[in-house]
Amino acid sequence: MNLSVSARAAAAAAVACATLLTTGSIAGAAPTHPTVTAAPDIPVVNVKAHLAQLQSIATANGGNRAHGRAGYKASLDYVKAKLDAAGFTTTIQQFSSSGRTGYNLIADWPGGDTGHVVMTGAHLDSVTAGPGINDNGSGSAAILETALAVARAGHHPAKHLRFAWWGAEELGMVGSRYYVGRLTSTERSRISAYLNFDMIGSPNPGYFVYDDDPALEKTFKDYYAGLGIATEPETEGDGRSDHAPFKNAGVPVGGLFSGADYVKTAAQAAKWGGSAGQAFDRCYHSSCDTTANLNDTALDRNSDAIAYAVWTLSA
Ligand code: DTR
Ligand code: CA
Ligand code: ZN
Ligand code: ZN
Repeated sequence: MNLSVSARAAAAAAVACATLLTTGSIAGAAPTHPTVTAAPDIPVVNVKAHLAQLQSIATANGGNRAHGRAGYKASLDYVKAKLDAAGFTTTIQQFSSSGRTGYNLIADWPGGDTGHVVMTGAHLDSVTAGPGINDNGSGSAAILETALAVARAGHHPAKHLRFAWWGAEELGMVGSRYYVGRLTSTERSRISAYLNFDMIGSPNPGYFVYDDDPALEKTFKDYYAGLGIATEPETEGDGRSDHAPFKNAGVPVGGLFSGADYVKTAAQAAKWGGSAGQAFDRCYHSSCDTTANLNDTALDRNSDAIAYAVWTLSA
């Protein structure tokens, strides 16, 4: 997708022009025929290494990675550099919100039928109160490692793969709304699924699956059934994360969630472990949302579930 700075964009002074930096590489050059492989295990140590980098970035930039602050742009630069080196075609989409400049990062894996795009996204911004490692470094790091696993495997599925890291979700899904709002109807119709991952490593985790689209919900439920884990429908988030603009535009959406400030019930603790009567993430939107605010098992399982869904849905 190439949005160039244009008179139209300049005229949209209310928001900002879409200034893009697109980087590509022949490393990801697609073969002539799709590859058929099983989804790989996503090494949780790799996901945690990305989270350690995001923590360092926040620590070096006033303690956060919030929209319009240095920590957000440094986070974006980190993710982009990894993807460029792996052969993705990356595009930065610039917008403004609350008087500050924001950025989305879009990464296309060369090849696949661009008439059928499987899109995977997470918001990269934190709140100003803290480093946002679970919310939402966890989703950002997991989809980054999934994208890198595609490259490592030299995987070229039948459908086109696109990954996205959104800016300014915490201000009201501003970045994802900006992206969806600028899709033509044809571009919108070509997105066969949008998968959203916002908080997937909560320290007192739940295993929630978005129930917006039955087929996408089944994909994730099947994965967890294979682990013997009974999931629950994600019911608190309607409209509360970056899948909402896609759903409102008629795109099938799915995703995973490990819980925020709601309290885990006794029945849920009996099923999933952890502490009943305590929040799924007691550091939600707080300064303690650091690399110590994670459950590695949930992060690992959800990262593997993301890879399973990306491979399965793009075959
Ligand atoms: N709005 C998200 C956190 C959040 C709360 N409920 C849900 C449900 C599904 C996804 C995310 C969320 C945030 O604070 O970023
Ligand atoms: Ca794993
Ligand atoms: Zn949040
Ligand atoms: Zn979030």
